[in-house]
Amino acid sequence: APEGDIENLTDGFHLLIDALKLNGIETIYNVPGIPITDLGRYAQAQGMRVISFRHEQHAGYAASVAGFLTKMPGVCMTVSAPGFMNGLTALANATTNCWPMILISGSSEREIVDLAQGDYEEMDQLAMARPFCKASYRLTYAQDIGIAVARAIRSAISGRPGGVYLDIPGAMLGQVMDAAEGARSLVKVIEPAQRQIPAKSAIDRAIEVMKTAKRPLIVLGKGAAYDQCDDLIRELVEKSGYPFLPMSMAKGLLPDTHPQCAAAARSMVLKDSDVVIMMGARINWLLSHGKGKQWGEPGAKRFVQMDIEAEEMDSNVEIAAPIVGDVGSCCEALLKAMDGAGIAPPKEWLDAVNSKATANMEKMDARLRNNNDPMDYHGALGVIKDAINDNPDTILVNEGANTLDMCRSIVNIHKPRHRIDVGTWGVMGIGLGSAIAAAIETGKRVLAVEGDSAFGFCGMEIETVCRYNLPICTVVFNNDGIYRGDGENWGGGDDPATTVFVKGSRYDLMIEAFGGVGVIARSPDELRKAVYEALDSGKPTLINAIIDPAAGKESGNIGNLNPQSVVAQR
Ligand code: OXT
Ligand code: ADP
Ligand code: MG
Repeated sequence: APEGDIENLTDGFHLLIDALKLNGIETIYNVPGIPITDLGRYAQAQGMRVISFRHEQHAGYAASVAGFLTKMPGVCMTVSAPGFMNGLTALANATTNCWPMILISGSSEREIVDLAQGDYEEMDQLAMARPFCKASYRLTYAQDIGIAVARAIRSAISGRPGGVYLDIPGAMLGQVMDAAEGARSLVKVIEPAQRQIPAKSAIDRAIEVMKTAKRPLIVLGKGAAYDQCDDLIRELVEKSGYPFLPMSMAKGLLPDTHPQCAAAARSMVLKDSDVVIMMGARINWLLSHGKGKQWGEPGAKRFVQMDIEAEEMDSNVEIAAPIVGDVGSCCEALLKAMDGAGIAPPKEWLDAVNSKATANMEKMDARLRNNNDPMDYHGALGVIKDAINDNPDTILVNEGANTLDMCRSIVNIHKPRHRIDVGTWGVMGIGLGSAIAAAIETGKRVLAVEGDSAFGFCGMEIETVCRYNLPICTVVFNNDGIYRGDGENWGGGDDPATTVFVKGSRYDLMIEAFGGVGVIARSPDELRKAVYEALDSGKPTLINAIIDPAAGKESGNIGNLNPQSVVAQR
């Protein structure tokens, strides 16, 4: 375009926004600053939803959870070096969880960075990002924005989803080109996450294994939840009559109250089952790698595994019948092949599982109806359980150690993708980013149940919640510390490990600083009133739930993962 003919020009800023919008990306989770401040402004002016956070890690967690909930990459945008690094944790977490996310970071001038001449926020971000994501791309010319965004989107959601990094040098944003030419340079990504139909041989093999099963089990993982093929999964589970065990974020795919749900008989089904069908769940640390006494007799188990990632098969144990494909297509093919295959629902086994689960649930139920003073986890979580039962559309976010483990088993989830938690890494600090993304992406109410330590990793985002007036009720389980608040310490002196926080901390006052509703709850009755009010009103609320400092266990349910010192025990 001739010089001065601004009418017919476009630039890097606008091409990037156009490229995202063309591909259906409507939301950016970001923290502004040089060189992306104006990019956020222009994006908003062009009709995008730009949600500004206080710290990039939480914007990043929000983007990754948006990816999990929508099957489209969530986009996080940050400034250079420090902002980029803050976002990188979330990008790595997204990749670890197999969630699609794109981290777009501004960067400094290439020629200065490459000569290490000390530019403003200088860092070779492209190289830094590479080990933490599926793919890492850098733009040098505005004319390549179309293809770069297309590549980033396809990389993030095709095959096994994951994180992608897109590096945008500040100077590139200002580059101009002819507007018509710019429009032509954009690329619409055609069906980036195509159905992956499993091979017939794989289905036949799985059927043969299923025919031999006397005590079968289905394990549902968050890959199955991600796939959004809820009806097919339900059909397969019900047609087979197999008990199913939901991993934490697969809870709700079928309701936890379903008669085939084996969550409350976890130890039993892992140990006694003979055939296990894994659906979008890795046999990783969360399942003791498929080995050990938890799994019964070594070698007695035969696994069928559905996964979109072929390389996942045999990662820890032999897979007797690997089925590579998306969960939906695998279910569909298996359902067809089951017709006339003589696979009968294992009635006796299901009854046995059921009676174990029922007994465990009854025991649990009795513990929930307590009015102990000080309030314990069970008393408090009994209230949360009722609140979700009465408001099953609410999305539950959950982190902490005891707060996490007990909430997972106590609180029933009734709908798919209605529980978001610490994921594969067990990372603290996902709570508020996840809650914000859940509220923004679904428009639903969110209940975030947070350990007081967990909340500390992301607590400042309570201002973001208030600023956008989101219907999020955060309940801080305040037991005065990490795991416990009574300073249990066999090392002597103050406990540096389980850190006793300031006693009687008033987390409820924090939200009042930003105009939200703060409540203190010392008993299940007080908690009930506060939670129901918050869910009714939809107002940003923080409930400071005072929990007995002695009620928790070190590391919650996973204390066995702590290494032991022989020397210290002399
Ligand atoms: O069958 P059995 O008899 O075995 O019984 C099981 C079920 O059948 C039964 N069950 C039921 N019974 C009755 N009714 C129902 N409905 C029911 N449902 C189940 O209950 C038992 C247990 O069932 P579950 O839970 O399914 O089974 P289990 O054995 O626990 O499963 C194993 C696992 C591994 C799958 C499960 O435990 C799991 O998913 N665990 C995830 C654990 C995790 O990720 N934890 C978070 C990390 S801990 C630690 O790392 C923390 N840090 C360090 C740190 C981290 N993480 N990140 C960063 C960035 N920096 C540092 C920190 C700082 S936690 C933490 C803070 C903690 O303090 P907080 O204040 O936040 O929290 P508090 O602890 O509350 O103080
Ligand atoms: P969980 O923690 O719930 O056990 P994991 O995160 O360990 O679940 O496992 C999720 C698995 O799901 C990953 O191996 C991933 O490759 C797989 N996956 C992701 N999306 C799909 C999909 N659409 N179809 C099939 N498998 C998928
Ligand atoms: Mg705590």
